[in-house]
Amino acid sequence: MKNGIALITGATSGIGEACADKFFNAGYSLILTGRNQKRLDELKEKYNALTLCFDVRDREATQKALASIPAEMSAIDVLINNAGLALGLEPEFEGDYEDWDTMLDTNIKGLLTVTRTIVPGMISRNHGHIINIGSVAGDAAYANGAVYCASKAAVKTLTDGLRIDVAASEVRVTLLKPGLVETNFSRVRFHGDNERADNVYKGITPLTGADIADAALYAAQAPAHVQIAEMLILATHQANGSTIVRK
Ligand code: NDP
Ligand code: 8X3
Repeated sequence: MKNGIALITGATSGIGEACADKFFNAGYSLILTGRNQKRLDELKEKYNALTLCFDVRDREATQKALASIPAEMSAIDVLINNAGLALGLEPEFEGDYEDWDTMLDTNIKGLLTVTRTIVPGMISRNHGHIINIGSVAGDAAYANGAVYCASKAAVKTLTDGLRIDVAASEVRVTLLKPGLVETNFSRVRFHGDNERADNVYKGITPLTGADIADAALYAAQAPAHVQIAEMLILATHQANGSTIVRK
C-alpha cells in the first residue's frame, strides 16, 4: 500500500535516516537527500528510494537537484526539512566565523531554498505537509550555543510564517523541536572529537532518531483536518535546552 511520497533532507544520518525508515515502513515512497553519496547509495538500495546528492547551502545545486525529480515522484506529499547542524560550543564573542556561516546557511537559508522550491507544487495541488526540524534550542538560548540557538529560533519563526501563508490551503505545517537526540550531531558539532561528543549523552538516556521519526509520522498521519502545529520532545530528565539532570 502506497501512502504517498516523502522527501527527507539530511537522510544520510540520525533523525533524517530514522524518518526514512519510519516512513518507508508506513508505505511511503522516498526521496532522500544529503551530501554523502556512499550513504545515499546504501539508502537507495535499502528503501528503493530516489536519492539526490547536494549541499542545501548551494542554492543553484539544490534547485537543479529538486527539478530533476521525475514526474512520477514529483507530487510530494510530505517534506521533512531536517538537514542541519551545530558547529562549535563557545561564547558568542569567541565564535568561529566559518562555523557561524555554515550553521546559518544550512539551517536557515538551506531550509528556505528547499521550502521555496517544493511548496509551490503543494499549493497548486492543494495538498501537502511540511515538517520542519527545529529544536528545543530555538526556544531559548543556552550557554555557548547562541548562534545555533538563533538558527533554530529562526526555523520556528519561518515555520510559523509558512503556516500563516498556506492557511487558506489544505497544506499543513509542523514544527518538531527535539531535545537531546543521540545521532552524529555532537560528533559534527565538536568537529570529530568523539570523546567530547559521547560526554553529551552520559548519565541520561537520550532520545533516538526513531523517537523523533515517530512524532513526524504521527503528524503526517493525523486526519486531514488536524494540523499538529508544534511538538517539543525532550528526554526524560531534560527540562529545557540547559536543564539536564544526569545520574
Ligand atoms: P546528524 O549529523 O546525524 O544528521 C544531519 C544530517 O544533515 C545528515 O544527513 C547530513 O547529511 C545533513 N546535512 C548537514 N549539512 C548539510 C548540508 N549542507 N547539505 C545537505 N545536507 C546536510 O544530526 P541529526 O540527525 O541529529 O540532525 C538532524 C536535524 O535535527 C538537524 O537540523 C539538527 O539541528 C536537528 N536537531 C538535532 C538534535 C539532536 O540532539 N541530535 C536535537 C534537535 C534538533 P550529509 O552529511 O550527507 O550532508
Ligand atoms: C539539538 C539539541 O540541546 O543540543 O538541537 O541544542 S541541543
